[in-house]
Amino acid sequence: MRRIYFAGSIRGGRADAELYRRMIARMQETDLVLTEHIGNPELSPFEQIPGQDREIYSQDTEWLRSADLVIAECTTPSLGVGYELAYAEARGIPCYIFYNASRTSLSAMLTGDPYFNICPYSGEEELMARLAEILNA
Ligand code: 6IA
Repeated sequence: MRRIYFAGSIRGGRADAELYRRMIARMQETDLVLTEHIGNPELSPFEQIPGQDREIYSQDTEWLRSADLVIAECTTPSLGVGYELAYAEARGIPCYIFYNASRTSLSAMLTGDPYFNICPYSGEEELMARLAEILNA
């Protein structure tokens, strides 16, 4: 079973949390998703517990190093997701970046980097069809 690191915005904003949840459910039909919590609509992004951010960084970078591929949903911009994509690229892990082109213009630092597989979509049906192609490859 492949290990997928799904990346989506947390402190960057939770407007797309339900979409993340549906993408994760689709990926879990065929693969292991290391970051199921990203789709949890209850997750409270601004909670501050001393030392917790260091633990999150340490756990997430460990999961990233162990991942077979990274799938990111980037419609809601997130510094953390941008960092994770650069971290994965530096380690040669394949990265697929989804964004809704009718809602946002993706950063040129992603669209301009030939390493990344960029997947613009205009609706959820198109997103899910592309996701299925990637998972079936
Ligand atoms: O800058 P952002 O927070 O939007 O970054 C989101 C990305 O960083 C996600 O793809 C996650 O993999 C990672 N990340 C950020 N916060 C967390 C977290 N705790 N747990 C796991 N991964 C995270 C969030 C709750 C905490 C704020 C109390």
